[in-house]
Amino acid sequence: MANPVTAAHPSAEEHARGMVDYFRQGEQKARELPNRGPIKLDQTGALDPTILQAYQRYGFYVFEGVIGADELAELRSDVDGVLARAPVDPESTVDRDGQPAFGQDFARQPYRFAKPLSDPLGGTDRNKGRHPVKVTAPTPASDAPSWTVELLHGNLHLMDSCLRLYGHPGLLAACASVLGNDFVPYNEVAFIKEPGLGPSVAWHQDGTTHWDAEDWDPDAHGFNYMAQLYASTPGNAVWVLPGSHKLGKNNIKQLVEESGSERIEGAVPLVCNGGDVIMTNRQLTHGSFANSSPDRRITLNAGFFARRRVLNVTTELLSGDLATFDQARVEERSRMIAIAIDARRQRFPEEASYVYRPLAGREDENRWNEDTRHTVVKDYNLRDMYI
Ligand SMILES: O=C(O)CCC(=O)C(=O)O
Repeated sequence: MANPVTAAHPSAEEHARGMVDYFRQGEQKARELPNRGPIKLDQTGALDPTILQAYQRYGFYVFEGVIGADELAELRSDVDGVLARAPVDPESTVDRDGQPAFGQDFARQPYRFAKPLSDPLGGTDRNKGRHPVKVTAPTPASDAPSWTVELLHGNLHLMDSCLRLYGHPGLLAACASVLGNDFVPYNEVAFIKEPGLGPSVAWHQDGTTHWDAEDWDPDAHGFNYMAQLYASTPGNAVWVLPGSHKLGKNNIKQLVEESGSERIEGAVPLVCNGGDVIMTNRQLTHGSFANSSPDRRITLNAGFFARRRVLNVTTELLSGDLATFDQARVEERSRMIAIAIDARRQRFPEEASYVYRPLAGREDENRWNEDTRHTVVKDYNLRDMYI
């Protein structure tokens, strides 16, 4: 394909125009793949084998219509509330109304900022250098703010609706079918891609621990659920290279060189509707372009690992610090699943709850109430696990 975006910093409109062909072709390819539809479980609660096979083959599956209208409205409203009370810039402690910004009592700052339409990661050594190639950073409009919130960290203590979604029985059952009944959590973050502002996330693969393990396999670094609160379009979506999760460490530099540009050939956008949830293998080569489109994307990520890939594993975190995930750490962090199931049961009592086997029988100590909000849920993300 020709390289229609040649300027290093095109205007947002030039950037959007230059991507039109790539976007159209990618979307067509994505919609031709047999990997989307509702969650289907058999009588034992296992994921329909056709779905499992499609996920294993392509590395992602779009679960359609997971989030109903009321729940979607609650999620959108909670995210809007948290964004409305963000500090006005990374150094500030007040929001746009001059009031104390939200979230200052959390141990870990909930907001991550970026320059509008920038590429903060590509070609840098950040995140252990796993984003080797810089992607185009269009010039934002002259009235764009200096900073945009690109990420929220710790969805489950920031927003009750996110905790309830985390306890979704169909999503947890599908997770168990891929990673085993004793699956464990990773982290929960929200990617914010405002139109004309959202920065890119340069091409990368997510895991950094098990690539050279003798028993490495396509699920070695788990997957992320990506719950979409609005339509995910070619312009704002995460793009993935289908099947790349099975090939070990991909040579992203070479893929870009061979494609003649950052528009990697064969990649497809994770297009879907608001309310859909995509299971996305973390080993896929994936990334998102600067959002020069007119459409907002808000994605709630919730990641999971197979227990054996985490328990008693020592690894270097993206920060460079070393961590070991012993039994106590794994168990305490996994309580978030049990508490989320109870939070969901209280909001949707007519739904059959998922039973999380590792904590079965311990429901009473994992109730969702004002006590556990403070003793377990608040600052739970200090115990996030990473491989
Ligand atoms: O949502 C995005 O734009 C990027 C997501 C991503 O790279 C990830 O979840 O690892």
